[in-house]
Order: sequence, then structure tokens, then C-alpha cells
Amino acid sequence: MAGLWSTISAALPVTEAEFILDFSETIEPSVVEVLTRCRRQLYSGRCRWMQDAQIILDLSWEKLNTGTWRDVDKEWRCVYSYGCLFKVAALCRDDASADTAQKAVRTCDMGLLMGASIMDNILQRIVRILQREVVKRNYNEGPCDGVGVKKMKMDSVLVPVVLQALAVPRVCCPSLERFKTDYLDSQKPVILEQTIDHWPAFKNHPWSLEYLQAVAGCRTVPVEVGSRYTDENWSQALLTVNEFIDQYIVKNTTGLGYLAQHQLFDQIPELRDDILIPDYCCLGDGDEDDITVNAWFGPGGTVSPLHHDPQRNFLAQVVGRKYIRLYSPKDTDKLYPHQSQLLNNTSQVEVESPDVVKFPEFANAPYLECVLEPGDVLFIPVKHWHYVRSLELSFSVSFWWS
Ligand SMILES: O=C(O)CCC(=O)C(=O)O
Repeated sequence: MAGLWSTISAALPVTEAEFILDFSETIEPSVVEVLTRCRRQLYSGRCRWMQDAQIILDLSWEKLNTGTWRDVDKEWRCVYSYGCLFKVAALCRDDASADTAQKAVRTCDMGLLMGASIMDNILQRIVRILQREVVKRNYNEGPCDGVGVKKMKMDSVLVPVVLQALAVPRVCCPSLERFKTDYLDSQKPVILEQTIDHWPAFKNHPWSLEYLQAVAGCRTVPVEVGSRYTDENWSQALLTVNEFIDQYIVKNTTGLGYLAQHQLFDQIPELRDDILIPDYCCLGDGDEDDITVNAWFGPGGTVSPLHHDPQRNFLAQVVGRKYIRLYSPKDTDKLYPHQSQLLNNTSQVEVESPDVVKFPEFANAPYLECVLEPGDVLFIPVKHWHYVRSLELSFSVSFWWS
């Protein structure tokens, strides 16, 4: 572990003077004092800073969890990241166990998820060093978490028959001009075929459970737990990718879990490098940086209830198939959106088993449907309602653009 500590400390500024802590009066002087003490201890080699790191983490955690996320001051998110950095340093300074390396990875991930980027994204650089160490150790000590992908439990699923008259049209690699006139400008959904076959996610390292475990197995990610986000028992949990695969995909005994989030590709750049922004996004007004890239990874049976989003969407299917229904915004009055402000982009109707007494108009709403296959990209125009059910183990990537 001495080797590990020297690699980690090489990522830190060389001297204490170069380790800048610069905060406005938003951060109380007593907190800045604890941060400064941690920094001094880090460079003087005295290893008592774990306690101070925990104080920083506890104080900033409280700020992060008070009020709405939007209103949390970015400086408090930076303080949280510094707390994570000091904790990682305290953990790795002289403890040689694999368990400690895994704890340090989790601490970095918490900083990446909840904190803000500090010191040229130092937590991202350190987590890569730690991840290599964890992978090396697991290789020497045998696979971690007991994840045996080959023992996967396969459930049979209901694959709907898509009537030709209701099928979303399919086109193979249309030109930018044709896509613009026929679909983008007229706000018509379409499936683009053969436009992502060149992605590394298909060619260089085809995405599979084994590949995900290799690049991200020990990383902590937020997971949605429960059948659908409109259910009362729906919640979120923080799990490693290995734990998620083991509990929700391989054993599949704990109900449904869905790794549905926009931070996955920032957290795991190896996965981000396997996908490319669709060329058609250049027809939008925004910059490439404004495109939100979401990951949707889960077992067969995950459901995203009928809802709409404020941006256009390219939903690209990489692994497995998904059944999708689309409704036009013109028919919103037949879709019974929830009344609450928070959920008014979501329909109350269970699309594949609607309550016809409670929601009589739903049956009169025209729709299009499809089974999205690996390699397909579905264009969902802005505000179009979409319902999604995975038919088997599935990994999709969506691009929200304007
Ligand atoms: O794939 C899913 O489950 C949902 C996708 C979705 O709602 C989206 O990309 O906006």
C-alpha cells in the first residue's frame, strides 16, 4: 500500500502553499479552520486528520441535505469534496487492506456524486488510481461480492405484438436534411437504424455484465428501487455496480432495481468513451456540452411510466430490447397527468393495464409503439409522452438535446 499512497500523494499539490483553500463568507470561519487544519496535518505527515475530515463531511452533509438541491450553495458542495479528499488520504496513508481501498473508492464516489469538482477534478483522478488497485486485488484474491454472472436467473417476459399500422416508422441512416424535414421539423417519432453500429459499445468492448463489472464493478452509484417512480414504495439506494448486478440482475429476488441516472458517464469515463453523440444533434440550437446523457441499465421488467420531458430525445438501445409506446402532446387531455406540480409530466394510467373506469378517455388516445432493438435509436420529439418497459436485461443511453 506504500506504493498506492505514493501514487495518490503524487496527485496532490506538491507543497501546502500550493494547496489552495479559497472560500467566501458563505462558509463559516470555524469550518475553514478545520479544513486548514486538515491540510496542515496532511503535509506535516501527522495522521490525525481522519477525525477532522469526518467533522467536515458531517457539517457539509447537513448543508447538502437542507432545503432543495437547487438551492444548495456550490461552495458547500466543494467543502464536501474536500472532506472526501481528506478522508481518502487519511484512509490510504498507512492502511494496506483491500477493504480500505474499497472504502476509499466509495468515499471518492460520494464526493463525485454529491460534491463539486475541486482541484482539477482530483477525486476523479484518485478514484482511477484506487480502482486499479481494487481490480488488481480482486484479481489476486478472486472475484469480489460473489457475483456469478453465469448463474443469472432468467424470467420469461411478455413481448407485445406490434401492429404494422401502429408501428413507429423506421429509416436507415437518413441524411441530416431528410431527418430535419421529415421528422425533426414535423415533430414525428422515428427509429433510426444503423446509425450507432460504429460505437465502441458495440465494436471494441461490447457492453455486457462482465464488461460493466470490469470497468465499474467497485463503483458506488445511485439506484432506483421499486417497480416505478410513481409507486409509494419507490426509493433510492447507493450500491456498488457489483452489488446492483448481484441483487437485481443475477439473483433478481429483491424486487426491481433500475440504474437510471445522468451522472454515470461523468463518473465512469470509460463508459462515456464507448458512446458518441448522434450527429443529428448538430441540428439543434444548443452546444454539445448542453446535451444531457443518461444511462438506463436494469433487468427485464423495469418500467418508466408514461411521461414527457422538456427536451428532444434520442434513445439509443445498446443491450436487450424495450417495448415503447408514444403519445402526442395533442392528446394530453386523454392521458390523465398527475395533479401535483412534481408529477404533472407523468400520467396516472398504467399503460399496459389501464383502469378503464377511472380513465375512460385513455382508450381513445392514438399512439405509436415499437420494440427497440440493439442498434436502434428512437427519436422522441419534445414533450411527446413515452412509456418504456424492458423486455430483458437492457442498457440504453438517452441524449436530451434542444
Ligand atoms: O428507458 C427508459 O426506461 C426511460 C427512458 C426515458 O424516459 C428517457 O430517455 O427520457
